[in-house]
Amino acid sequence: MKHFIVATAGHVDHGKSALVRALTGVDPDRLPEEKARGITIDLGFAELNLRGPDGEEIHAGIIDVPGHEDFVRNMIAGVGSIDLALFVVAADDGWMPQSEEHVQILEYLGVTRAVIVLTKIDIADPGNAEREIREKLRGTAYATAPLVRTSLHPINSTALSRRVGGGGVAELRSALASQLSHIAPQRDIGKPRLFVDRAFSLRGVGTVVTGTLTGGMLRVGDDVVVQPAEKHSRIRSLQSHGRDVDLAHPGTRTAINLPDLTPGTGVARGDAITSAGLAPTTAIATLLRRSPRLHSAPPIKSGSTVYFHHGTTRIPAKVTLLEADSLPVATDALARFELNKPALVFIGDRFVVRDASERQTIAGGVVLAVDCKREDFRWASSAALLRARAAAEHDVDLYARAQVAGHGEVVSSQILSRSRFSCSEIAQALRRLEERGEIFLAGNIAADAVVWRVLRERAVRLIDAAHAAAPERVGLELNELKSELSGHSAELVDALIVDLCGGDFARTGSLIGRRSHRAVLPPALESIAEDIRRRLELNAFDPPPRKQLAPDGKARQALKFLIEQNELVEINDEVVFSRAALSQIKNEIAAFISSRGPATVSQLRIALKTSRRVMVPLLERLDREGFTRRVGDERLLAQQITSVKLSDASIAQRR
Ligand SMILES: Nc1nc2c(ncn2[C@@H]2O[C@H](COP(=O)(O)OP(=O)(O)O)[C@@H](O)[C@H]2O)c(=O)[nH]1
Ligand SMILES: [Mg+2]
Repeated sequence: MKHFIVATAGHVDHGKSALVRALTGVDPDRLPEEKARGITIDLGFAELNLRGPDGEEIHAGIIDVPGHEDFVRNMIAGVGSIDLALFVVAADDGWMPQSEEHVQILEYLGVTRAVIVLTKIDIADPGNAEREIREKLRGTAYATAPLVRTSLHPINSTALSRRVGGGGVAELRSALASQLSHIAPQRDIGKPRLFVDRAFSLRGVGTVVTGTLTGGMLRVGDDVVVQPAEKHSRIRSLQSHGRDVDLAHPGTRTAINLPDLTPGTGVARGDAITSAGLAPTTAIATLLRRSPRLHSAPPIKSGSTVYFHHGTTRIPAKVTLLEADSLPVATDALARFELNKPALVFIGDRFVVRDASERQTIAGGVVLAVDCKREDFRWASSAALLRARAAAEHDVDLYARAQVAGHGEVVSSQILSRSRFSCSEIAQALRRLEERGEIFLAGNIAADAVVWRVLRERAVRLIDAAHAAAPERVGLELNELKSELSGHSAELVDALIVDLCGGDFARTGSLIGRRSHRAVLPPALESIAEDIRRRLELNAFDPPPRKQLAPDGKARQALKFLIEQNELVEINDEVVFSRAALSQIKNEIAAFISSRGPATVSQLRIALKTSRRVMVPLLERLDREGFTRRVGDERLLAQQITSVKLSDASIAQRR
């Protein structure tokens, strides 16, 4: 079965609610005040089962909206995520102010399908009204929409009676079925959003919220988040059109039981129920459009305050125009909205703008970017990126490319996360961009190809500068390189180092340098190095403390060179051995312990004519290397321990 959402639209008193009642048997005017006044104030709900031309089952959730000018705000909340509009004009009244306003709202919200109903043809000749409707809808998405004439009241004139047949309701059902059968059901992009239109409490059940589910599925037991307050809750039960379900699909009217929230304070109309990780925003970049149908309406001034209608919420907002001071009718412009409170807005969402006094619908548009900072918005380059987005609304490559270009580098999972593209569409787009060399993917980071190239060039320059400044060294300290590049994410810099080392560069210990670089001691340091070598040879097993060996900067430079060239070995911060002396002292330690058995630090120190200062760190290092092993105060040879164990075992065997 295919599921769709249909909403009524049109001027007050034109017969919308009566039509819903005739189609479904349900009176959508459910509030006592609505019944008393005989007009629709808030949204009403019903459902309709239809059969398509090929016999397929079609289910439509119907939202009945108020037509009165005082309740346009509720009307907009009703038509936010619909598949088709049931656009109603009464034959006696003809085209009226809210006929016009509702058409503009539907266009701003991107509703492309409608069935037009000409009602009350029992009291007026429908010919004139039909001509007027066709005239008014010329140039809109509804210009060729089917039109059905209806009459829900007994018909007096026989002439009219012949024209209408059975009131037109059967014709309307089949027009709806045939239109809906051509529409693709709403997409599941794995990002469920339900904009709450009602929140109430039921005895024995607790809090229930209702709305139209879009973008993804919800399941019983799911953890959900109520935005913008970011309240966490768990779905205890779900209903779709009054029936309990385990799973609610996008494009269906859904009621969610969230027992741990309080209606009104915890959750209310305008909130969005969603999954974790989809954050609301207060600053968005948009393409703002003004209908040419507005005729003489005043321009929208940059910096003015308006009402931003999105989902089921409406929020006071400041609008800033990027390229002009004001926006006349019949034009569009890049506009940034600063919302008074956050809303769960996605890239690609449609919205409606009404004036500050809430008398008129003055514009509408499409969201091009979320979390759009004021500074970013001012850049000329951002205007070009936003214009490109607006011109290609479904081009996921372009959107992903623009986001990476706009930020230089982005955590991949955040790219277009709040958009109408699915995760797999975005992942595929990133792979295509990487193949085309437009971005660089490093682990969890996507970097702009230009940013990556500039970063790489900078690293190469830093390494070359280090080679020039200290030719005696193998290269640049990696830590120094990382701190120079700390403006970039650590992941990207790590990927850069891996990339460099796959080419002309190599890591040696904590340094990175060109493979082609041969460290040479500058002539001025040659004699100092010679002096260090000589002094270490003189006292091979009891080398002088490092501070004495290298008292000044030049000597330290020479010492470092000898260490990096592997001529000297650093035992700790204090003690340095020549490589030759180190292997000699290891041999002597091994010989001593082999012949005399386990030995203490003092015994070894005396036997090898060295000092505690040297012997303690040396033995600790040899322990770490696995050459010696400490047992109590004594050292054994690590190898000897295994051989002793072996002989014990063979003795035991012989017994
Ligand atoms: N004569 C006549 N009156 C109708 C017809 N359909 C609705 N009405 C009446 O028009 C009035 C307004 O209808 P309603 O459905 O509340 O209009 P809505 O404001 O568009 O929802 C009610 O008094 C209805 O009985 C019709 O086909 N013929
Ligand atoms: Mg009504």
